[in-house]
Amino acid sequence: MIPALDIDPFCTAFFDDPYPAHAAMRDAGPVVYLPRYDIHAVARYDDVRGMLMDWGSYTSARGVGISDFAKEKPWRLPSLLLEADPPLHDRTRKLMDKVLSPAAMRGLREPFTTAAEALIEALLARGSFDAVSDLAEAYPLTVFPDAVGMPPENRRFLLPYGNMVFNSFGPQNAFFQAAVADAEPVLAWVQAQSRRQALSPNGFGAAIHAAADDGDISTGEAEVLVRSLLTAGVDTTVNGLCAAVYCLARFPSAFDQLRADPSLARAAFEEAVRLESPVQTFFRTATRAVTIGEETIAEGSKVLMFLGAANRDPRRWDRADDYDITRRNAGHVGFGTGIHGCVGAVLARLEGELVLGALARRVATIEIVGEPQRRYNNTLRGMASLPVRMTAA
Ligand code: OVV
Repeated sequence: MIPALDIDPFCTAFFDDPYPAHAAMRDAGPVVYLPRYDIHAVARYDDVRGMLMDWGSYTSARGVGISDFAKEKPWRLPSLLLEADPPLHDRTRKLMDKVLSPAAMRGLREPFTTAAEALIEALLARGSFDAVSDLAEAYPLTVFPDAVGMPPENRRFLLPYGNMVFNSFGPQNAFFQAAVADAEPVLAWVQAQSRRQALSPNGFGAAIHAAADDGDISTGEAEVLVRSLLTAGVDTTVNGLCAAVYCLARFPSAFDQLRADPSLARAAFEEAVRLESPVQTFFRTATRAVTIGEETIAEGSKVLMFLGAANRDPRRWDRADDYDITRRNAGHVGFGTGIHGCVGAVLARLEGELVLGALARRVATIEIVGEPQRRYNNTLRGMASLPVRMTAA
Protein backbone atom coordinates (compact mmCIF):
# COMPACT_ATOMS: atom_id res chain seq x y z
CA MET A 1 0.00 0.00 0.00
CA ILE A 2 1.31 3.41 -0.95
CA PRO A 3 0.75 5.71 2.05
CA ALA A 4 -1.82 8.46 1.38
CA LEU A 5 -1.07 11.79 3.06
CA ASP A 6 -3.42 14.70 3.59
CA ILE A 7 -0.90 17.34 2.49
CA ASP A 8 -1.48 20.31 0.20
CA PRO A 9 1.94 21.36 -1.12
CA PHE A 10 0.43 24.37 -2.93
CA CYS A 11 -1.11 26.39 -0.08
CA THR A 12 -0.01 29.27 2.14
CA ALA A 13 0.39 27.16 5.29
CA PHE A 14 2.67 24.75 3.45
CA PHE A 15 4.76 27.55 1.93
CA ASP A 16 5.11 29.24 5.34
CA ASP A 17 6.67 26.09 6.81
CA PRO A 18 7.07 23.13 4.45
CA TYR A 19 9.53 21.25 6.66
CA PRO A 20 7.19 19.19 8.88
CA ALA A 21 5.32 18.04 5.74
CA HIS A 22 8.60 17.26 3.98
CA ALA A 23 9.61 15.07 6.93
CA ALA A 24 6.20 13.36 7.01
CA MET A 25 6.47 12.47 3.32
CA ARG A 26 10.06 11.23 3.63
CA ASP A 27 9.20 9.16 6.70
CA ALA A 28 6.04 7.64 5.19
CA GLY A 29 7.98 5.78 2.48
CA PRO A 30 9.89 6.12 -0.79
CA VAL A 31 6.71 7.15 -2.60
CA VAL A 32 3.50 8.65 -1.21
CA TYR A 33 0.08 9.47 -2.63
CA LEU A 34 -1.49 12.92 -2.25
CA PRO A 35 -5.24 12.32 -2.80
CA ARG A 36 -6.03 16.02 -2.79
CA TYR A 37 -4.48 16.32 -6.28
CA ASP A 38 -4.42 12.64 -7.28
CA ILE A 39 -0.64 12.72 -7.61
CA HIS A 40 2.25 10.71 -6.27
CA ALA A 41 5.29 12.29 -4.65
CA VAL A 42 8.88 11.45 -3.72
CA ALA A 43 10.73 13.40 -1.04
CA ARG A 44 13.73 11.24 -0.05
CA TYR A 45 17.08 12.18 -1.56
CA ASP A 46 17.78 8.78 -3.16
CA ASP A 47 14.36 8.57 -4.78
CA VAL A 48 14.32 12.16 -6.04
CA ARG A 49 17.77 11.66 -7.50
CA GLY A 50 16.84 8.30 -8.99
CA MET A 51 13.82 9.83 -10.70
CA LEU A 52 15.83 12.77 -12.07
CA MET A 53 18.31 10.29 -13.59
CA ASP A 54 15.69 8.00 -15.17
CA TRP A 55 14.28 10.13 -17.99
CA GLY A 56 13.15 7.00 -19.83
CA SER A 57 10.71 5.95 -17.11
CA TYR A 58 9.78 9.51 -16.13
CA THR A 59 9.05 11.77 -19.08
CA SER A 60 9.26 15.56 -19.12
CA ALA A 61 7.45 15.78 -22.47
CA ARG A 62 4.03 15.45 -20.78
CA GLY A 63 4.89 18.58 -18.78
CA VAL A 64 6.85 19.10 -15.57
CA GLY A 65 3.85 20.62 -13.85
CA ILE A 66 0.69 19.00 -12.53
CA SER A 67 -1.00 19.25 -15.93
CA ASP A 68 -0.56 16.22 -18.22
CA PHE A 69 0.10 17.45 -21.75
CA ALA A 70 -1.25 14.13 -23.03
CA LYS A 71 -4.66 15.10 -21.60
CA GLU A 72 -4.69 18.89 -21.37
CA LYS A 73 -3.56 21.59 -23.76
CA PRO A 74 -0.33 23.17 -22.43
CA TRP A 75 -0.69 26.64 -20.93
CA ARG A 76 1.99 27.93 -23.31
CA LEU A 77 3.96 26.48 -26.22
CA PRO A 78 6.07 23.76 -24.56
CA SER A 79 9.73 24.50 -23.85
CA LEU A 80 12.15 22.69 -26.17
CA LEU A 81 14.41 21.96 -23.18
CA LEU A 82 12.36 21.65 -20.02
CA GLU A 83 9.34 19.96 -21.53
CA ALA A 84 11.13 17.71 -24.03
CA ASP A 85 12.70 14.24 -23.96
CA PRO A 86 15.57 12.88 -26.03
CA PRO A 87 16.24 13.02 -28.90
CA LEU A 88 14.66 16.51 -29.29
CA HIS A 89 15.93 17.58 -25.88
CA ASP A 90 19.53 16.57 -26.58
CA ARG A 91 19.67 18.61 -29.77
CA THR A 92 18.47 21.81 -28.09
CA ARG A 93 20.43 21.16 -24.90
CA LYS A 94 23.70 20.74 -26.77
CA LEU A 95 23.12 24.12 -28.35
CA MET A 96 22.36 25.81 -25.03
CA ASP A 97 25.42 24.21 -23.42
CA LYS A 98 27.47 25.80 -26.18
CA VAL A 99 25.85 29.21 -25.73
CA LEU A 100 26.39 29.08 -21.96
CA SER A 101 29.92 27.68 -22.29
CA PRO A 102 32.77 28.15 -19.80
CA ALA A 103 34.37 30.55 -22.29
CA ALA A 104 31.21 32.66 -22.38
CA MET A 105 31.18 32.70 -18.56
CA ARG A 106 34.81 33.88 -18.48
CA GLY A 107 33.84 36.80 -20.69
CA LEU A 108 31.14 37.85 -18.24
CA ARG A 109 33.24 37.68 -15.10
CA GLU A 110 34.64 41.18 -15.42
CA PRO A 111 31.41 43.11 -16.15
CA PHE A 112 29.50 41.03 -13.58
CA THR A 113 32.18 41.75 -10.95
CA THR A 114 32.02 45.49 -11.59
CA ALA A 115 28.23 45.42 -11.27
CA ALA A 116 28.33 43.38 -8.03
CA GLU A 117 30.87 45.67 -6.40
CA ALA A 118 29.03 48.83 -7.44
CA LEU A 119 25.75 47.45 -6.11
CA ILE A 120 27.17 46.46 -2.71
CA GLU A 121 28.92 49.87 -2.38
CA ALA A 122 25.65 51.67 -3.09
CA LEU A 123 23.75 49.50 -0.60
CA LEU A 124 26.39 50.09 2.09
CA ALA A 125 25.98 53.81 1.56
CA ARG A 126 22.26 53.41 2.21
CA GLY A 127 22.76 51.19 5.25
CA SER A 128 19.19 49.85 5.43
CA PHE A 129 17.41 48.45 2.39
CA ASP A 130 15.24 45.60 1.16
CA ALA A 131 17.46 42.64 0.29
CA VAL A 132 14.82 41.35 -2.14
CA SER A 133 14.07 44.34 -4.37
CA ASP A 134 17.30 46.26 -3.84
CA LEU A 135 19.77 43.38 -4.02
CA ALA A 136 18.39 39.96 -5.03
CA GLU A 137 16.22 41.40 -7.82
CA ALA A 138 18.38 44.39 -8.73
CA TYR A 139 21.50 42.43 -9.57
CA PRO A 140 20.15 39.76 -11.96
CA LEU A 141 17.81 42.33 -13.53
CA THR A 142 20.86 44.29 -14.67
CA VAL A 143 23.50 41.74 -15.52
CA PHE A 144 21.33 38.98 -17.00
CA PRO A 145 19.38 40.98 -19.63
CA ASP A 146 22.67 42.65 -20.58
CA ALA A 147 24.21 39.23 -21.17
CA VAL A 148 21.22 38.09 -23.21
CA GLY A 149 21.45 41.30 -25.25
CA MET A 150 18.08 42.78 -24.36
CA PRO A 151 17.14 46.44 -24.71
CA PRO A 152 16.89 48.40 -21.42
CA GLU A 153 13.12 49.01 -21.55
CA ASN A 154 10.67 46.99 -19.46
CA ARG A 155 13.17 44.51 -18.09
CA ARG A 156 11.15 44.33 -14.90
CA PHE A 157 8.54 42.36 -16.92
CA LEU A 158 10.88 39.39 -16.52
CA LEU A 159 9.77 39.06 -12.88
CA PRO A 160 6.01 38.74 -13.46
CA TYR A 161 6.70 36.45 -16.39
CA GLY A 162 8.80 34.09 -14.30
CA ASN A 163 6.24 34.27 -11.53
CA MET A 164 3.54 33.22 -14.01
CA VAL A 165 5.42 30.29 -15.49
CA PHE A 166 6.63 28.91 -12.17
CA ASN A 167 3.10 29.19 -10.75
CA SER A 168 1.77 27.38 -13.81
CA PHE A 169 3.53 24.15 -12.80
CA GLY A 170 1.13 23.85 -9.86
CA PRO A 171 -2.68 23.64 -9.78
CA GLN A 172 -4.78 26.50 -11.15
CA ASN A 173 -5.19 27.92 -7.65
CA ALA A 174 -5.38 31.53 -6.46
CA PHE A 175 -1.59 31.97 -6.80
CA PHE A 176 -1.71 30.95 -10.45
CA GLN A 177 -4.84 33.03 -11.15
CA ALA A 178 -3.29 36.13 -9.59
CA ALA A 179 -0.06 35.63 -11.52
CA VAL A 180 -1.79 35.40 -14.92
CA ALA A 181 -4.42 38.06 -14.24
CA ASP A 182 -2.66 40.77 -16.27
CA ALA A 183 -0.64 38.43 -18.45
CA GLU A 184 -1.34 39.82 -21.91
CA PRO A 185 1.15 42.72 -22.10
CA VAL A 186 3.84 40.64 -20.40
CA LEU A 187 3.34 37.66 -22.75
CA ALA A 188 3.41 39.94 -25.78
CA TRP A 189 6.58 41.61 -24.53
CA VAL A 190 8.36 38.29 -23.90
CA GLN A 191 7.37 37.04 -27.35
CA ALA A 192 8.74 40.23 -28.93
CA GLN A 193 12.00 40.05 -26.95
CA SER A 194 12.63 36.51 -28.18
CA ARG A 195 12.90 37.65 -31.79
CA ARG A 196 16.21 38.24 -33.44
CA GLN A 197 15.56 41.92 -34.20
CA ALA A 198 15.09 42.65 -30.49
CA LEU A 199 18.47 41.24 -29.49
CA SER A 200 21.89 42.90 -29.69
CA PRO A 201 24.50 41.02 -31.77
CA ASN A 202 26.80 40.07 -28.88
CA GLY A 203 24.55 38.36 -26.35
CA PHE A 204 23.23 34.85 -25.66
CA GLY A 205 20.09 35.65 -27.65
CA ALA A 206 22.04 36.36 -30.82
CA ALA A 207 24.15 33.25 -30.24
CA ILE A 208 20.99 31.12 -30.18
CA HIS A 209 19.71 32.75 -33.36
CA ALA A 210 23.09 32.21 -35.03
CA ALA A 211 22.54 28.47 -34.59
CA ALA A 212 19.49 28.86 -36.83
CA ASP A 213 21.77 30.22 -39.57
CA ASP A 214 23.90 27.10 -39.26
CA GLY A 215 20.77 25.02 -39.81
CA ASP A 216 20.88 23.41 -36.35
CA ILE A 217 17.44 24.77 -35.42
CA SER A 218 14.63 26.73 -37.08
CA THR A 219 13.99 30.42 -36.38
CA GLY A 220 10.85 29.46 -34.47
CA GLU A 221 12.85 27.06 -32.31
CA ALA A 222 15.45 29.76 -31.68
CA GLU A 223 12.71 32.04 -30.38
CA VAL A 224 11.39 29.38 -28.01
CA LEU A 225 14.94 28.75 -26.73
CA VAL A 226 15.48 32.47 -26.10
CA ARG A 227 12.17 32.37 -24.24
CA SER A 228 13.66 29.63 -21.99
CA LEU A 229 16.44 32.02 -20.98
CA LEU A 230 13.96 34.79 -20.27
CA THR A 231 11.74 32.46 -18.25
CA ALA A 232 14.25 30.61 -16.15
CA GLY A 233 17.12 33.10 -15.94
CA VAL A 234 15.90 35.72 -13.49
CA ASP A 235 13.39 34.60 -10.82
CA THR A 236 15.47 31.54 -10.03
CA THR A 237 18.63 33.56 -9.48
CA VAL A 238 16.70 36.22 -7.57
CA ASN A 239 15.51 33.58 -5.13
CA GLY A 240 18.98 32.04 -4.94
CA LEU A 241 20.55 35.38 -4.02
CA CYS A 242 17.72 36.10 -1.59
CA ALA A 243 18.32 32.68 0.01
CA ALA A 244 22.03 33.44 0.36
CA VAL A 245 21.49 36.80 2.08
CA TYR A 246 18.83 35.24 4.31
CA CYS A 247 21.27 32.47 5.31
CA LEU A 248 24.20 34.82 5.93
CA ALA A 249 22.01 37.06 8.08
CA ARG A 250 20.68 34.13 10.14
CA PHE A 251 24.01 32.31 10.49
CA PRO A 252 26.47 35.06 11.51
CA SER A 253 29.27 32.57 12.19
CA ALA A 254 28.99 31.39 8.58
CA PHE A 255 29.26 35.02 7.46
CA ASP A 256 32.36 35.46 9.65
CA GLN A 257 33.85 32.40 7.99
CA LEU A 258 33.10 33.85 4.57
CA ARG A 259 34.61 37.22 5.51
CA ALA A 260 37.74 35.51 6.76
CA ASP A 261 38.06 33.63 3.47
CA PRO A 262 36.20 35.28 0.55
CA SER A 263 37.23 32.39 -1.69
CA LEU A 264 34.35 30.53 0.02
CA ALA A 265 31.84 32.76 -1.82
CA ARG A 266 30.96 30.16 -4.44
CA ALA A 267 30.53 27.44 -1.80
CA ALA A 268 28.41 29.76 0.35
CA PHE A 269 26.05 30.38 -2.56
CA GLU A 270 25.86 26.66 -3.34
CA GLU A 271 24.99 25.84 0.26
CA ALA A 272 22.20 28.44 0.22
CA VAL A 273 20.79 26.76 -2.89
CA ARG A 274 20.86 23.41 -1.09
CA LEU A 275 19.31 24.70 2.11
CA GLU A 276 16.59 26.94 0.68
CA SER A 277 16.12 25.20 -2.70
CA PRO A 278 14.71 28.16 -4.67
CA VAL A 279 13.13 25.67 -7.09
CA GLN A 280 11.24 23.45 -4.66
CA THR A 281 9.54 20.96 -6.96
CA PHE A 282 9.06 19.62 -10.46
CA PHE A 283 6.80 16.87 -11.77
CA ARG A 284 7.48 13.95 -14.05
CA THR A 285 5.00 11.55 -15.70
CA ALA A 286 5.51 7.77 -15.56
CA THR A 287 5.93 6.33 -19.07
CA ARG A 288 5.14 2.79 -17.85
CA ALA A 289 4.24 1.01 -14.62
CA VAL A 290 7.27 1.73 -12.43
CA THR A 291 8.36 0.38 -9.08
CA ILE A 292 9.61 2.74 -6.37
CA GLY A 293 10.79 0.85 -3.30
CA GLU A 294 8.25 -1.98 -3.03
CA GLU A 295 5.42 -0.02 -4.60
CA THR A 296 4.27 0.23 -8.20
CA ILE A 297 2.69 3.31 -9.74
CA ALA A 298 0.71 3.14 -12.97
CA GLU A 299 1.70 4.45 -16.39
CA GLY A 300 0.57 8.06 -16.73
CA SER A 301 0.95 8.85 -13.01
CA LYS A 302 2.09 12.37 -12.24
CA VAL A 303 4.89 12.28 -9.68
CA LEU A 304 5.99 15.36 -7.75
CA MET A 305 9.70 15.47 -6.88
CA PHE A 306 10.43 17.48 -3.75
CA LEU A 307 13.92 18.83 -4.48
CA GLY A 308 13.77 20.94 -1.32
CA ALA A 309 12.96 17.90 0.83
CA ALA A 310 15.71 15.81 -0.80
CA ASN A 311 18.18 18.60 -0.06
CA ARG A 312 17.36 18.37 3.67
CA ASP A 313 16.92 14.60 3.90
CA PRO A 314 18.70 13.48 7.11
CA ARG A 315 19.26 10.08 5.38
CA ARG A 316 21.69 11.94 3.12
CA TRP A 317 22.86 15.03 5.03
CA ASP A 318 24.43 15.49 8.46
CA ARG A 319 22.87 18.45 10.29
CA ALA A 320 20.66 18.81 7.22
CA ASP A 321 19.05 22.07 8.40
CA ASP A 322 22.35 23.84 9.14
CA TYR A 323 23.87 26.36 6.77
CA ASP A 324 27.45 25.08 6.60
CA ILE A 325 29.51 26.74 3.88
CA THR A 326 32.33 24.22 4.20
CA ARG A 327 30.23 21.06 3.88
CA ARG A 328 30.58 18.77 0.87
CA ASN A 329 27.28 19.55 -0.81
CA ALA A 330 28.11 18.71 -4.42
CA GLY A 331 25.35 16.09 -4.70
CA HIS A 332 22.48 18.42 -3.83
CA VAL A 333 19.59 18.55 -6.30
CA GLY A 334 18.77 22.26 -6.05
CA PHE A 335 19.75 22.59 -9.71
CA GLY A 336 18.28 19.17 -10.51
CA THR A 337 20.60 16.58 -12.02
CA GLY A 338 20.77 14.30 -15.06
CA ILE A 339 19.93 15.41 -18.59
CA HIS A 340 17.63 18.21 -17.36
CA GLY A 341 20.07 19.54 -14.76
CA CYS A 342 19.99 23.34 -14.81
CA VAL A 343 21.69 24.61 -17.97
CA GLY A 344 21.99 28.09 -16.46
CA ALA A 345 23.64 26.92 -13.23
CA VAL A 346 26.99 28.17 -14.53
CA LEU A 347 25.51 31.66 -14.76
CA ALA A 348 23.70 31.47 -11.41
CA ARG A 349 26.89 30.30 -9.70
CA LEU A 350 28.87 33.11 -11.28
CA GLU A 351 26.34 35.69 -10.08
CA GLY A 352 26.21 34.11 -6.62
CA GLU A 353 29.97 33.95 -6.30
CA LEU A 354 30.44 37.58 -7.30
CA VAL A 355 27.70 39.04 -5.10
CA LEU A 356 28.78 36.98 -2.08
CA GLY A 357 32.41 37.79 -2.81
CA ALA A 358 31.61 41.51 -2.72
CA LEU A 359 29.70 41.03 0.56
CA ALA A 360 32.64 39.08 2.02
CA ARG A 361 35.15 41.80 1.20
CA ARG A 362 33.13 44.93 1.90
CA VAL A 363 30.57 44.12 4.60
CA ALA A 364 31.07 43.55 8.34
CA THR A 365 27.53 42.70 9.45
CA ILE A 366 24.15 41.85 7.90
CA GLU A 367 21.20 42.16 10.25
CA ILE A 368 17.52 41.50 9.62
CA VAL A 369 15.70 44.64 10.80
CA GLY A 370 12.06 43.94 9.84
CA GLU A 371 9.64 41.05 9.44
CA PRO A 372 10.58 39.06 6.31
CA GLN A 373 7.60 38.56 3.98
CA ARG A 374 7.37 35.31 2.09
CA ARG A 375 6.52 35.35 -1.63
CA TYR A 376 4.07 32.58 -2.41
CA ASN A 377 4.60 30.61 -5.62
CA ASN A 378 3.59 27.08 -6.63
CA THR A 379 7.21 26.19 -7.47
CA LEU A 380 9.60 28.84 -6.18
CA ARG A 381 10.61 29.41 -2.58
CA GLY A 382 11.52 33.00 -1.90
CA MET A 383 10.59 36.27 -0.32
CA ALA A 384 8.68 39.39 -1.20
CA SER A 385 10.59 41.47 1.35
CA LEU A 386 13.67 41.04 3.55
CA PRO A 387 14.53 44.30 5.37
CA VAL A 388 18.20 44.33 6.35
CA ARG A 389 20.92 46.67 7.59
CA MET A 390 24.55 46.26 6.55
CA THR A 391 27.63 47.84 8.03
CA ALA A 392 30.91 48.34 6.19
CA ALA A 393 34.04 46.37 6.99
C1 OVV B 1 13.91 25.43 -15.74
C2 OVV B 1 12.86 26.14 -16.49
C3 OVV B 1 11.85 26.76 -15.83
C4 OVV B 1 10.88 27.41 -16.52
C5 OVV B 1 10.91 27.45 -17.91
C6 OVV B 1 11.91 26.84 -18.60
C7 OVV B 1 12.89 26.18 -17.88
C8 OVV B 1 11.93 26.86 -20.09
O1 OVV B 1 12.73 26.16 -20.68
O2 OVV B 1 11.12 27.58 -20.70
